[in-house]
Amino acid sequence: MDTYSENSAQPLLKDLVDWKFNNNGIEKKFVFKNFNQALGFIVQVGVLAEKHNHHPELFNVYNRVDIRLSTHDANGLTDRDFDLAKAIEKLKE
Ligand code: H2B
Repeated sequence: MDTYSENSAQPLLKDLVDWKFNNNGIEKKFVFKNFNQALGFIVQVGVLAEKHNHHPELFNVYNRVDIRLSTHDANGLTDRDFDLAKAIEKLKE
């Protein structure tokens, strides 16, 4: 699978608000009102991950959820990461 470099990822990142290239993956920090909202979001992301058979790195502290997407099988950033990022963006109620 083809991997994106920081430069080649830029055109795709233009449509993904606040997602940033870092260390051969893409990352975004989400902030919610409280832990309950953050947890609901994590569960929804988990459902998407299973649907896509592609799994994010998730980090939660109270109302914050940091997501990192990279393709472990390809050792880098691929279209699978962008597809999941777009699906995550569509979740917002
Ligand atoms: N998630 C991520 N982020 N990267 C992968 O390479 C990956 C995955 N591979 N989820 C999938 C599962 C693979 O291990 C299974 C066997 O399809």
